[in-house]
Amino acid sequence: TGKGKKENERVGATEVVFPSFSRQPSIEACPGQNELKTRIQELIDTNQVIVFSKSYCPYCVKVSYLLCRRERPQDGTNYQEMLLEMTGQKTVPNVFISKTHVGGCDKTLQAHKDGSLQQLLNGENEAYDYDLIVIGGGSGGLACSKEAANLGKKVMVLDYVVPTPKGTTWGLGGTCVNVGCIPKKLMHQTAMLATAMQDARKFGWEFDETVKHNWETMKTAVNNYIGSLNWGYRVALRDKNVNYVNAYAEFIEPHKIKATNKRGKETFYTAAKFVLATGERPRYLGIPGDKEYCITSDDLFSLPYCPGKTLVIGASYVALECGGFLAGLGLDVTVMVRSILLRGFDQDMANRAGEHMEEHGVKFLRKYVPTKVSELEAGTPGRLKVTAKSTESDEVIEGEYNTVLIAVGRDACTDKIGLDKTGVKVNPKNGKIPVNDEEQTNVPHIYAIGDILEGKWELTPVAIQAGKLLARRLYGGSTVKVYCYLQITFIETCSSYGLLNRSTNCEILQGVYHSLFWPLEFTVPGRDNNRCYGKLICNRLDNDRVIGFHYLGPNAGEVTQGFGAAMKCGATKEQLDGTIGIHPTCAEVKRLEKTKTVQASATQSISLCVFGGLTVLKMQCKRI
Ligand code: FAD
Ligand code: NA7
Repeated sequence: TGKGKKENERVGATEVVFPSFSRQPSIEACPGQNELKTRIQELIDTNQVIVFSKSYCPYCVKVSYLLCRRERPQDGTNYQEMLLEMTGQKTVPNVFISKTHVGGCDKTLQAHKDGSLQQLLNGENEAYDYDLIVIGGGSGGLACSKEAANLGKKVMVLDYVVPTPKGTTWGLGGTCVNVGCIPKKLMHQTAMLATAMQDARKFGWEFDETVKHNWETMKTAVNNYIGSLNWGYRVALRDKNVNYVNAYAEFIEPHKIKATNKRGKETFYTAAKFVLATGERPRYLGIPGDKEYCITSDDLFSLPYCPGKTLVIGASYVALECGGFLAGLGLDVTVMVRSILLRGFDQDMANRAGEHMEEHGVKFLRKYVPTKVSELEAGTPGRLKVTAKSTESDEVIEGEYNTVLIAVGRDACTDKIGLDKTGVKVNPKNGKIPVNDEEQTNVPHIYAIGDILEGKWELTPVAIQAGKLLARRLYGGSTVKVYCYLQITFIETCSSYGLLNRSTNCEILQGVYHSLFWPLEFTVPGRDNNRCYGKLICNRLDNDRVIGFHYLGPNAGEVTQGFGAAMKCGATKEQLDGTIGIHPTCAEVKRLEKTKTVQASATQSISLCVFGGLTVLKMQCKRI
C-alpha cells in the first residue's frame, strides 16, 4: 500500500505477539490492572498500526502479513483479558490503526477490501464525522444503521417525512409502519370482523343492536399502536448509539450532506460511507384537482373522518387492498381500472380476486381514466365530482363521491436528495437506482437499499434483509448477499391475496394441478360456496418440483408462508401429496386435479398471491 516505501516502514506498524506456550505470566508481564490498561493504551496511542497477535495463530499471520512485521513478544494472557475489557474482543489478532479499533482478522481483511483500511492508514477517517450516514429511517435504513452500530461503527440515520399535499405526516419507521403494511393489515382485520359478525348470527350468536362501525375509534386505535412503534424505534436507535436526526438530507458534496429540520435549520455532516434508503411516495395523476381534492394511501390511514362513498383510482395492489377494506367497513366503493387488475400478477388469479371483490360489494369501472376532479361541497368528507373518459371510445362519464383515493403507483424519492452532487446514476425513466449485487451504486462509497432499487422487490422483509446484510458485509467481514430465490408477499383485499415467487433457471414443462374448495368455516354461514381456489404448478422435467403455488382462501398470508418454506426446500408434488394434512384446514393439500401441461422457457419466475382470504399463485413465464 505504500508509495515507494515498504508498507511496514510507511505505517510504522508494531505487532505485539503473545508466544504460544506462555501460560504463566512473568512478574514483568503481569502488571496491575490500571498499569496494564495504561500500557496497552500507550501502545495504541503511540503506534499508527498495532496488532495484538499470537505467534501460532494463522489469522494473525494473515493480518501481520497485510500490515506489519515489527514484533514485540509479550506474555499474552492478561493482555487478552484487558483487551476484552477495552474492546469487547478477546480473540486475536486485535488490530488498531490510528487509535481506531479495527477488529479481528475478518474485519481487517474486509476493511482492506472496502478501502476503509487505506483511509485509516492515510488518516482520512478523522476527516469524517461518521463512518456511515443512512438517509431514510424506514424498513431498510433502520435495519442497516442498527446493524452497523452493532458492529462498532459511528452511525447517523436521518429520517424526515415531507407532508402530503393534504398536510399528513407521521413518525419514525418509514412506509411499512406508518402508511403501509401495518395500518393496512389492521384495517383489513377491522373489515374481517364485519364478516365474522355476519357469520356469527348463523352460528347462533344473538345481538339486538344495529352494529355500526366508528371510523374515528379505529383510526385512533391503529394510530396509537403506530405511535408506540415509532417510539420503540427511537429507543432502539438510542440504545444502539445510532445518532437519529429528524431532518431532510441532501448531498452537497460526495461525502457531505445538508440536513434541514422542520424549522428550516441547516446542519452539515460528513461520512466515509452513505446508504440511501429513501423509499417511495405515492404518484399523483397530474390532472386538475388531484392534489387539491384527492387523497392517497399516505393520507387514508390517519384520515380524521370516515371517507364515505369512495372512488379508488388504479388497479394496483395498493388500490385493491384499500378498496377491499373500505368496502368491508360497509362503505360504497368503486375502483376505476385503466386496463387490467394487478398488472404483473397471474391474470387468472387476478380476475378471480376481482370477482371475489365484486361479490363482496366492490364496484369496478373498467377501461376509464380520470380527467378532472372538482369540489362540489367542502366538508369532512365533502362532495367531489370526478370526470373520466373511456380508454376505448370518446365516452365521457361523471360521478359524485365523498373521497377520491389515488393509487396509481409510487415514485422513488431520489430526485431531491442532491445525487447530481455525487455522481450516483439514476434511471431517468423511473428514478430508481441501479446497484450491483452488493447494493453498491456506481459511486463506491454510496450504497442503496429498499424500494428505490432498480428491478428489486418492493417489500419490507426484502429491505430489512438488504440493510442488515449490507452492514455485515461493510463492517463485519461477511460476504452474504441478499438472495431473493423465493419471494413471498400477500395482498389483503376483501379478505387477502398472497404472492410467492420462486425463480428457476432450469428447463421447465409445467404441470398444473388445481381445485376449487369451500372452507369449512364458510359452510354454516353459507357463503362463498366453492369460490376458494388452489393451484400448484410443477416442473415435469424436474421430478414434478413445485415451482408455483396459488391459494385463494382464508388466512392466505399464513398458508402461503408455509408453502413458501416447502418450496424453498425444493418440495416436489409427490412430497406434498405424501404430507399428512392437518384436518380440517384450508392448507391441507387434497384432490388437486391435473389440468394441463405447458412447455415454458428456460428462465421464469413464479409468484404466489393471497387474496381476500383466498390465495393465488402467480407464475410468470414465457411460453414457447
Ligand atoms: P421506506 O420504508 O419508505 O422508508 C424511507 C424513509 O426515508 C421514509 O421515512 C422517508 O420519509 C424517508 N426519507 C425520504 N427521503 C428522505 C430524505 N431526503 N431525508 C431524510 N429522510 C428521507 N410490504 C410488505 O412486505 N408487506 C405488505 O403488506 C406491504 N403493504 C404495503 C401497503 C402499502 C399501502 C404500501 C404503500 C406499501 C406496502 N408494502 C408492503 C411495501 C413496504 O412498505 C416497503 O417495501 C418498505 O417500507 C420499503 O422500505 P424502505 O426502507 O425502502 O423505504
Ligand atoms: P403499480 O403496481 O405501479 O400499479 C399502478 C396502477 O395504477 C396500475 O393498475 C395502473 O394501470 C394504474 N395507473 C397508472 N397510471 C394511471 C392513470 N393515469 N390513470 C389510471 N390508472 C393508472 O402501483 P402500486 O401502487 O400498487 O405499487 C407500487 C409499487 O409499490 C409496486 O411495485 C409494489 O411492489 C409496491 P395499468 O395496469 O398500468 O393500466
